[in-house]
Amino acid sequence: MSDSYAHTTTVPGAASMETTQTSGQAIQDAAIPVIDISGDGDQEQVARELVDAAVRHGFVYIRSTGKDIPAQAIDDAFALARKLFKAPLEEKQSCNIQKNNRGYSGMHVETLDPKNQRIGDLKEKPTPRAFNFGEFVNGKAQQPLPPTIASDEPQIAEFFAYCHRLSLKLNSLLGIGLGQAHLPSRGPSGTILRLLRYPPLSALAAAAQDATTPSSSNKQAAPASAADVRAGAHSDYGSLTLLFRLAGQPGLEVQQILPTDGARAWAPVPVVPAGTESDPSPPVLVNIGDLLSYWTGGLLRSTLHRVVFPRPGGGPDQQEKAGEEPRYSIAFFCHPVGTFPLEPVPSERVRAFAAAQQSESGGGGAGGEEGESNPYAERKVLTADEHLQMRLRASYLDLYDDNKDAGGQKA
Ligand SMILES: O=C(O)CCC(=O)C(=O)O
Repeated sequence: MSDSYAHTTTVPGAASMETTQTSGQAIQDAAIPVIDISGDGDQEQVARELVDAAVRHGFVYIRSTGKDIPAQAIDDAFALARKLFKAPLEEKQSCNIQKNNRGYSGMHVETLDPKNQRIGDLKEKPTPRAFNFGEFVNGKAQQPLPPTIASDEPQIAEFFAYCHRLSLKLNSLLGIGLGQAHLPSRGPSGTILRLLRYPPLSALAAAAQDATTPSSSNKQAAPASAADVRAGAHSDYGSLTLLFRLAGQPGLEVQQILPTDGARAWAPVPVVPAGTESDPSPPVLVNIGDLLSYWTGGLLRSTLHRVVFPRPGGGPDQQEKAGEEPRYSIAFFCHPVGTFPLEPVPSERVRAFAAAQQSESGGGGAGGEEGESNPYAERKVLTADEHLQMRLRASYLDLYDDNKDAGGQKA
């Protein structure tokens, strides 16, 4: 066995306890391992490290230094996102999101944290911010595309394919790490490539100003401040999410449990973890989604995360200046084939975990890293499609309001 390619490191910022005081709570960077999957050596070692990261953190940085997805393809995808969001509003609205989860997500349409949010996330105001691409068939989108990016269809299809291949590779490594052969299946799935644009603080300040103007009809807008979240606390629906971010555009935070008193705290996730500064692009941040957590009886961890404005006084990756610019990110939400039954993954480790949880809780369901209950392991769904539909209904309240048709969404 060689260890020259299978590198797992913990972000040193976490170990050095670099902290920011916010509301009296000490915040440190999330301790997320970096795993290099670019080597050809002992895949079992890499697979074990990947599963350990998925069990402990639910998040892992995947460093493949351009081998799995060329840095140029990532740069081009971000350039395409800028072009798309600059397109005229009517173009994007003509592709409004549908119940198949494809298309353009308009103002206040998606509420990521339905219990705690009054209105949709800031990424939905004051202008539309998200575009979901579903699967391509023979390089062709199976949904309307805004004319501005119609000629870029081959590029989007290629990026989708890169992401899909990387997801399959990670799935396969997880399978190896769980001691279970990976059984690839083919067919339509809910997999989505999503381009995201979050408005800068200045745009929100203008919206707030508008809201306080007596003649304004925009009474719903909340006052904008750096305390606002850019995207509410949520976990992802699918099996794996690949997240691409831009250096200098921080904001992602994961919920962690403080070892000191067990309290929950939000920990920033640096875009460029230590040791990867010279890579051609930041490592891909990968997280376990609810479906895979469910599928593994809660062994793999689906972790709450959110996006905030950069914190004043944060580390070098947390410059407040970044809040003055729009923030772009790209997420690839990988889902299994829709008809696939989500019976527990036949892995000895999954079985042992489920049995341990069962005896600990007296049959009350699976627990997470710190022994707390994992709701995604307790849900009763049958197939990947049913799992997705359950989550879409909770997130797209307007779209699934049976008294409204999809074309009547706010933008
Ligand atoms: O933009 C980000 O950094 C995170 C995006 C995200 O969590 C999501 O779209 O589910």
